[in-house]
Amino acid sequence: MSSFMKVAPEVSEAVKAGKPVVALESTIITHGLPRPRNVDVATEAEKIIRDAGAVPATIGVFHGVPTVGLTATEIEELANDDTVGKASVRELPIAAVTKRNYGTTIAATSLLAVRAGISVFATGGLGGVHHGASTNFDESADLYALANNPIVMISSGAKAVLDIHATLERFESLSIPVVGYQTDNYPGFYVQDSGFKVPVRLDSPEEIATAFTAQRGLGLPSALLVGNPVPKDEQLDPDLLHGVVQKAWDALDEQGIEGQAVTPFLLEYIRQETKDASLDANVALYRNNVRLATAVAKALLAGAE
Ligand code: PSU
Ligand code: MN
Repeated sequence: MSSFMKVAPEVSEAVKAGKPVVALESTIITHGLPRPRNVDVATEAEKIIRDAGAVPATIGVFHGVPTVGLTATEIEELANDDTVGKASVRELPIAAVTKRNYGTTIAATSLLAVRAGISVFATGGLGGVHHGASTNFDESADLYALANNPIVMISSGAKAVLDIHATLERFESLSIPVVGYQTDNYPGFYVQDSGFKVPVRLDSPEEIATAFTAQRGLGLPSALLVGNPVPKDEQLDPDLLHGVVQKAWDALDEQGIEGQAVTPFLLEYIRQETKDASLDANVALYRNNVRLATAVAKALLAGAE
């Protein structure tokens, strides 16, 4: 392992011993959820994984060092740091100079997880093609990281603020397999259905493990995207979401927000407009994804025996 990143001993030992490990991102902690709920959710996610007999690896940049397996104290510092950055892949080398704390996006987290030998990653919603990308070129670096890092990625679809049709087209162009977990619909992040279909439906952690084992065996470079819908009784009201996304896009244009600030702005706007209902849905879907990821990590290892 290079000296440019740090892997917690518990994580590297688990990987070496063939124990199940689940990677978690930290932008959800630093930019996605408000305080103090961010620490609670991060702590609960790790507990869900441990209680099911696996090892959690929360990933972020701590004092400039990309770290796989942040300690509870490190997570707390990131969560409460007013100057914390958002690190996608291209910020990782810069952190060696700034020595700052950063939450890592799905892109940066999946790269670090794969470098550490981890096979499964749970998150909330993926980055993808932004609304208006045909003129503003705003596509998340998540797309390219997903094309280049072989990991099972459990999410509830792409973030609801994105151009979902264009995002699904990009997944296809980049040869990234996309499956629905117990559904034929591509999940819509805060809601069960994005309005688009998935090409394939898989119904158990074992099927997901089989597909990923074949994918790895063939040497495919990409992630396997598993769309796991938010439980129906915990989804955001789909009619409410539709109107609020439109308003969020208008506010974005009006305020001239660009670059890395776009996704956090849109999600925070929706949280305020829905009086925290979107936040509740976000937490619920995340929990559900952490559970499935743990089951997949175990199934992958059972299949390898
Ligand atoms: N949740 C948020 N804000 C974010 C993200 C999640 O509230 O910024 C992160 C995710 O980690 C995802 C990234 O990987 O946003 C995509 O951002 P961008 O569109 O800038 O690539
Ligand atoms: Mn962007």
